Amino acid sequence: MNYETILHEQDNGVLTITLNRPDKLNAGNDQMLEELQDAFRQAGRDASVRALILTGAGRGFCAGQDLASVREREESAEPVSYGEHLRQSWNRVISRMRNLEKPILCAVNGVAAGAGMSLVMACDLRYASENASFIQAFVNIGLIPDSGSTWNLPRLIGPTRAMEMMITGRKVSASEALEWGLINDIFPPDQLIDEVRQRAEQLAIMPTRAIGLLKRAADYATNSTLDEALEYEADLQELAGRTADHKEGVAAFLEKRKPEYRGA
Ligand code: T3D
Repeated sequence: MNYETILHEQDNGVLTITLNRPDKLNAGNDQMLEELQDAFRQAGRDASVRALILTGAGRGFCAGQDLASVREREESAEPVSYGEHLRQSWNRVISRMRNLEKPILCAVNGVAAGAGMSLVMACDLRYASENASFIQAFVNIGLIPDSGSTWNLPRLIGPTRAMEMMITGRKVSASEALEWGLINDIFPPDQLIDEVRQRAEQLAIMPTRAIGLLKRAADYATNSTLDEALEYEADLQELAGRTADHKEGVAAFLEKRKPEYRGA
């Protein structure tokens, strides 16, 4: 697929996906959401990709659903329903991100609003520039939080703060987001992408299969009993224990040398 609304660049095992509709603060139209789905699908199949970065071009990260295309959709002869649109677009992107067994790091370069904030929360590690901000913008236009926001936000920052953000639709600064545990760290704007790239390159030489499996286990555990989580950990450890990278990790430890992981 030729991408027109996202940029796609790979270096040292790290695939950087840049949302690229800067004039619209990278709001997602159907084309961008299809391209994102495809990019995450391909990243899952490509063994040379061992970590991903998601960021935005220009001054915004992502302003959520493109509202001009919502109006076009509503005015068309055969409007697609909101529910069906979500199922076909944002929901698929979010599922692909969570099911991708590779670490996804977010470099939030500016405002992340509505489903744009949902994209941030679907990443595994979240870094932001000092001038980034986060808005549960849905209520401001009479919609409910979607694309996983109702699921992720209370889990990340607790139900009290999540409900406040969702009900008020107010803008939360990067420093507040850091204090609340929504993001992992903040950097000056001109250092953000380099800082995130360094961290992604470090992850790209780690045991990729183990990272993928721990992502699965951690997501499963958020909705399971302790006994279920124990059982699932045992199942997935069975898989991790059979990887070449596990054998390499043990050998390197015993031989007192640095491990060389191949991601398999
Ligand atoms: O079925 C479904 O698809 C439902 C799915 C819903 C998922 C959702 O995400 S709903 C929430 C949608 N997003 C919003 O409601 C946010 C709308 N944007 C804003 O509130 C503001 O733009 C921001 C607070 C994010 C940033 O404000 P500011 O002052 O920094 O920038 P701005 O001037 O408002 O925006 C700059 C340009 O981007 C402007 O275009 P222009 O006038 O220069 O040509 C603006 O129209 C455009 N833009 C910003 N957000 C969107 C957008 N264009 C289309 N859709 C947007 N969401």
